Amino acid sequence: MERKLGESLKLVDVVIEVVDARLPISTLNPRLRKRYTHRPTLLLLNKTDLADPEQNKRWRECLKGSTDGIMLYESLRGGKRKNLINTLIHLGEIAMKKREAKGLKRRPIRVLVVGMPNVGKSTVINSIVARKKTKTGHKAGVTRATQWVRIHEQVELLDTPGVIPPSLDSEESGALLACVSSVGEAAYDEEEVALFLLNHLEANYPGICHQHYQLSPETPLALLSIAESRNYKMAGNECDKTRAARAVLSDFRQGRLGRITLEHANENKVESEREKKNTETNQ
Ligand SMILES: Nc1nc2c(ncn2[C@@H]2O[C@H](COP(=O)(O)OP(=O)(O)O)[C@@H](O)[C@H]2O)c(=O)[nH]1
Ligand SMILES: [Mg+2]
Repeated sequence: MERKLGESLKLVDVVIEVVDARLPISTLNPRLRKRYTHRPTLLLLNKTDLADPEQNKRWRECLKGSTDGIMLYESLRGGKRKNLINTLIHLGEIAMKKREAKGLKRRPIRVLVVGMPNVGKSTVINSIVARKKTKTGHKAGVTRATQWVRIHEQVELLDTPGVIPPSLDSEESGALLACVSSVGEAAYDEEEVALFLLNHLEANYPGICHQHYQLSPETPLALLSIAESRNYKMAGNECDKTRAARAVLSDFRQGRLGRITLEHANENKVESEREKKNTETNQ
């Protein structure tokens, strides 16, 4: 998978890095980034329709200094195609100038979409290509022969995205990535992740879970209380915690709990990202 990404990177002038706007730091992989820092990179904060609108704006402000271009995006709805293509042309100009300086002819700029699993790479490609070409889905991607798609007279897009393996540096980012399905279902325990999510939501959006699951304010936020409130029962009338865990994860993922950002924009985090990026660029 990594070798494939490396091979694809060699072919392109501009990289679109897709991250999940609900988890902009954990879905961005700074260590892999150094491989394409010498290529202009457009950072797409995707799934902004599911994320906290206030946080979307803050993240755009906070991250714009650490990338060549940045856009808030909702690939399912599309609508920003023209804007995106213009940005690509602008970023590609750097590569074209380099070619001309070497005495080479101009050609359409070549673009690759990269990102961690499930951030919406295939959906982004579809939104740009404007015709359904790439298979999308909840599970890991489908391998096909590499192919260029002309999306503008000056722009060609590789129709197969580059997959960045999720980085499970800490338990926390592993759990956060599981919440947005960037790590596969086999890799985690549903009840543990759902409980982690409930606590995380309570800390960042106090009260929203109590409200959604119709729990009185005194009721502890737990899978058991949710199973009880929803009347999820197993044989023997025991509360079904697994079903409650699945409901919590699916409610969050489908946006039924509201527009939520799991990692809030905060200057310290952004500063450390910038430092990492600088160290990489200097290597
Ligand atoms: N709500 C919402 N869902 C999205 C968006 N982009 C992708 N998705 C959904 O996220 C899931 C993963 O998308 P996919 O393109 O297969 O991700 P990939 O693994 O990175 O290629 C699919 O269920 C998509 O419908 C978006 O902007 N908004
Ligand atoms: Mg895909």
